[in-house]
Amino acid sequence: MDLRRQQDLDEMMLKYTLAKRKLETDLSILLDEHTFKAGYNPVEHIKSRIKSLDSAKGKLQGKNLEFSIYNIERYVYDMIGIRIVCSFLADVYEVASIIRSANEFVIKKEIDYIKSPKSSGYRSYHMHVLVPIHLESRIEYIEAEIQIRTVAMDCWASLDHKLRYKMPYKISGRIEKELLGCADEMMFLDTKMQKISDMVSRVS
Ligand code: 0O2
Repeated sequence: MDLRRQQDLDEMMLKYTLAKRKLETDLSILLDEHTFKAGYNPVEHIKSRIKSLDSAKGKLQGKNLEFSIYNIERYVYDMIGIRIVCSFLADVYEVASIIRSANEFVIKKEIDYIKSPKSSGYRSYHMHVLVPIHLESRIEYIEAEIQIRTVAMDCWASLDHKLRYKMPYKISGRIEKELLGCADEMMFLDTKMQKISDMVSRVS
């Protein structure tokens, strides 16, 4: 790779690093303030990552696009990924609403894969946000994907991801069906846990 191209890639990755840092800070302030005011923390844990260039390359290949900075910035919407894992179903929507009402970033798109799960059984609430980063002479808006889900949804997605990527070939229809069945059982548990949480709130 020539030096110029390497410098451009480094600059792109720096922007993702800065935007991820800003988003993490803004989210933790918003959520800490909410916890203080509501006296309840809806979040179990938060994870974040920047997609590797290899993984971005794979995503572009899947879309029949060549590996370039232009295509990464334009077509890889989740170079920055933040995952907010919540305790209960209602907490997912509470966290989404906290993010929606914040002034720190622009909401580009929201996808509710809980109300409309993917055919695999995948459930999560996705928000695509544009994070402003203040550079020396300009402000740039960098896209990030926030996935909000319950502990049960996170458990299923992590194991599903592991199984799918572990297989050297496409998984069979029978395994797809088993995984879908597990996702539905997780949803059953989430609904049950939400009911218990509502009962506890009514009593206390
Ligand atoms: P990774 O390794 O988690 O980052 P688009 O981003 O809109 O061009 P895409 O990627 O199909 O197209 O968008 P979609 O369907 O909203 O998926 C975005 C992310 O959601 C995925 O990123 C996964 O993290 C998660 N996801 C979606 N479907 C599934 C699924 O069936 N199983 C699991 N475990 N996760 C899923 P990546 O880049 O695919 O993966």
